[in-house]
Amino acid sequence: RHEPVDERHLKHLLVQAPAPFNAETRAEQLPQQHITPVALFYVRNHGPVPLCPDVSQYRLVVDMRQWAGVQGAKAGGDLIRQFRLDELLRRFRFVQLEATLQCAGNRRTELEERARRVVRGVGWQQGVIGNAVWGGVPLAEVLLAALGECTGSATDPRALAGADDASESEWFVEFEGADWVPEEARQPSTHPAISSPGYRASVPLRQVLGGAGQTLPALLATEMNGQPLTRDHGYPLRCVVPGMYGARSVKWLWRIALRRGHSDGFFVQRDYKMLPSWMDGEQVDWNAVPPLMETNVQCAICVPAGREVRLSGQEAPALNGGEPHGAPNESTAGRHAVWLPLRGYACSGGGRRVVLVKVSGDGGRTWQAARFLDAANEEVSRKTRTGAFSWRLWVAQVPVAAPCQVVCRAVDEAANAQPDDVVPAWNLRGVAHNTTYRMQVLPPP
Ligand code: MTE
Ligand code: MO
Repeated sequence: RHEPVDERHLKHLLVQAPAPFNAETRAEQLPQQHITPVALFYVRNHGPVPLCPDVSQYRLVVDMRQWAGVQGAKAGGDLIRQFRLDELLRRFRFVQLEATLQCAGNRRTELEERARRVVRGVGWQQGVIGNAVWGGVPLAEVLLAALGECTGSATDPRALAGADDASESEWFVEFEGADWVPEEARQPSTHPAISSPGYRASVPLRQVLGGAGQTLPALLATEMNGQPLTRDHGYPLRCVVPGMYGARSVKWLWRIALRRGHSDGFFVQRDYKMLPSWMDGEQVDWNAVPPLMETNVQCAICVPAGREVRLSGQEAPALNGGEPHGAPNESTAGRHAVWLPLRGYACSGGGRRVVLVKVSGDGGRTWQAARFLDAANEEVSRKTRTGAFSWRLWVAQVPVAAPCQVVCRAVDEAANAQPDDVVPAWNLRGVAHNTTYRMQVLPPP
């Protein structure tokens, strides 16, 4: 059941960096299915992909030393608890959760081009995103069990999350991946050093533990779309923190630690932050902003895929307003308007669902609603408990009189809408780019 699958479907992916391997889904493939097949799912690696040749040797370490130091441990309680993979799967509920994973660098190239200002990072189009059914055990249940064994009293999640703790710095869960970790540090007999060099991320304990204000049903996942994780996606175990940027869903997870304040790891403190637009290479204050957590509201056109599209001349003329979606309007009336079919995705963060996608064929002067495609996937959503963390695919037909600009904008249930202005959205690392997606439409040759 847990053999590593070591295939890379290079013909399906757009490789943006060969080593470490980074590849995105071709845009036109993205909105073809509600669940992104593993073979098409983007891969984002910051280092070499570790190998786990013998899963019986694998241990997940839960480090509660800092917690015990503050909250008190019972005599003889395990401050560092280790779980074998089969123990995790036997002892805890196996659940499936459908969730979209999006890299914070999604649409980075577009930001750079439109702002005409260089950003630092792997160049990505709109394909560093995918929607999968993750299978695994609830992180909250594993943490509660480990803490219970350590302190002897871990039953009230809210108390554990420090909700009634008067001190200032809250508790975080730090995850660490086995990439970059020296071989000896991975041996189950070796206790982890706090300063170990694996890829690290942290999320607020209150958001993943349950109880009041709980929003994110985070998983320790062994499966993706019903199959064991592939090496590229974190075999044998990764965490999936739905509603947050992909950077927080640590792959090849080997250590979890409870700590006060965010991780001091590089990818928390010196990366994956949306710096203010006035901070460039010369003067960067990484402490000016907190690490990115929940994703913002996002949508992109994927079909047609290019950011500049030339009409073929075969498009159907848009002569009257008989269509429910996309009546020709003042700006196209009298000009040679044709229907342009569009397809794309939309999503938001923190379990907020996208409620509206609007499209415009005239650069944003007039708008119409796109149609969501999720009806056909209702069964998937029921079975997997939630749609709140999933993207919504959509289609639209807009009347266009080329040359013109097609725009799309998503709105989520908290009324967050994508911004237009790319100048203040620019940031040195080109992360969290969510300005309205724009596509130039040119007349037939
Ligand atoms: N976990 C480890 N250990 N190492 C990494 O480089 N990359 C992160 C995250 N988890 C990363 C990691 C980033 S930035 C993203 S966007 C997601 O994994 C990508 O997950 P995927 O490659 O399975 O699509
Ligand atoms: Mo990422």
